[in-house]
Amino acid sequence: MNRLILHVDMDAFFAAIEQRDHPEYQGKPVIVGADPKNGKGRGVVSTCSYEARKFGVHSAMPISRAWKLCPHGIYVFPNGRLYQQVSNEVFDILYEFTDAVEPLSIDEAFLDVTGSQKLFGDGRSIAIKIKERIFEKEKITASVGVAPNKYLAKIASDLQKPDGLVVVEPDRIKDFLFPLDISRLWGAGVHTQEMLKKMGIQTIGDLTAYPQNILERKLGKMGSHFFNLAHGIDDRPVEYDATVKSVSNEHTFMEDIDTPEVIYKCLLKLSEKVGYRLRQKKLKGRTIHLKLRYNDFDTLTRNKTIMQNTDNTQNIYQICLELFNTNYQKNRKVRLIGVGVSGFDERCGHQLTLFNNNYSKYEKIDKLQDDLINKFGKKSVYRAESMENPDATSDDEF
Ligand code: TTP
Ligand code: MG
Repeated sequence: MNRLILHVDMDAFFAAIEQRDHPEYQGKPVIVGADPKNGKGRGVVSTCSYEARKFGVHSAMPISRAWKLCPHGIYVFPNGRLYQQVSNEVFDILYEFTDAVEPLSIDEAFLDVTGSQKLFGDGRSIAIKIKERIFEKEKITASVGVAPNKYLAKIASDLQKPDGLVVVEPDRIKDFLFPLDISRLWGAGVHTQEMLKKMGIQTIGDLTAYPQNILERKLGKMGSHFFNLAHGIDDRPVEYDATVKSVSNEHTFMEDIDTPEVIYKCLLKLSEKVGYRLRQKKLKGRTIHLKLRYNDFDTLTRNKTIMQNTDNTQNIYQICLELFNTNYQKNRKVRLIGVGVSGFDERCGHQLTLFNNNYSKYEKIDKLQDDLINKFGKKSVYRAESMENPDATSDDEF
C-alpha cells in the first residue's frame, strides 16, 4: 500500500501573524526582524510578507540591506511568544488528523496520514480540510504538499506558495519531478550543483539518465542518495513520538454565549468526551486544561495539576468548572470553550483518590456510560445536566 505523506508549511509565518493582527499592514511589505534604525541597524530579517519579497527582501538578510531594498516597508520586531502560541494551536490542528506528526520547525511538519483516509478522505481532501481548519481558527494560510513520500511532499508544498496545494499522485511522479531544477535535489549544495551542471545535468530528469554505479563513482555515497531521490524514492518514515501528549475536545458556539449555565453544560459534555477518550486509550492525566475564547478572539488557556492522575469525567468537570469560574470575566461573550487532559505519568497511577467515597461511585457511572456508548453509539447517553443545548455546533478535538 502506498504511504500518504503531507508536508504542511505556514506562509510567511511571523509576517502573516502580524498582518492578521494589524489590518493596516495587510497588502503591504511587512518585514519582521531586527530594528533597521534607518538603515544603520544590525541583525537580520526573520521573515517578510510576500509583498516585501517582491523587493528582493528575504529571511536571514541583513536588516540594513532590507532597508535599502524596501525603505518604505513596515518593520516589526518579532513577538516570539505570540508566534509560539499560534504554532502550538496550528500543531493541535495537525494532531486532529493523525498522531504521526513530525515537527520540523515552528511552522512546518510532516504528517503520515496513510491511516487517516477512512475518516477524512483522500490526500487532497485531508489537505483541504487542514488548510480550512487552520484558516478558520488562525486566519492565516498554510501551503500543503501531498505525496507518497517526504521528499516529494516537501517539494510539493513549496511549489504554489502562498496558500498552495500540490498533490503528487503515485503514477505521476516522473511528470512532477523530472522537469525540476537540480537545486531541488535534497543535500546538493552549490558545489555539487556545479559539478552536476558540468556533467550536463540541469534538471532532475537529466540525472536519471545516469546509472547508479556511475553516480556513485563520481559522487561517492551521495551518488546513490541522489539516484534514489531523482527516481522519487524516499523510504524515510515520518518520525513522531507515539506517546500521546494530551486528549482534548473543544466546542464553538453557533451564537456567542454569556450565560454561565449554558457554558457549564457544555463543559460537562466536553469532560464526558475527554473522559471517554482517555478511558478508551487507557490513559490517566494529572493536568486539566481549560481553553476559553471570547467573541473578540481574545483567548486564554488555564490549567491545574492535581495530586492524582485521572480519567474520571466528574473529576475533570469539577476542575474545569473551577478554572472557568475563577477566570471567566462576567458578561463577556464566549465563542469557544475547550477541555483537555495531559501529564500522563504512569508513576502516579495508584495513589489515593481525592474524591474518596464518591470516586468509586463516579467511576461506576463512567463505566456504565462507556459500556452504553460502546454498544449503542456516542449519542446514546449523556448526563442529564449536560443535555444538548439547542445551539450546539461542531465539537472538535484540540
Ligand atoms: P519559513 O517557513 O522558512 O518561512 P516563512 O513561513 O516566513 O515563509 P514561507 O511562506 O516561505 O514558508 O520559516 C518559518 C518562520 O521561521 C518564519 O516566519 C520566521 C522564522 N525564520 C527565522 O526567524 N529566520 C530564518 O532565517 C528563517 C528561514 C525563518
Ligand atoms: Mg513557512
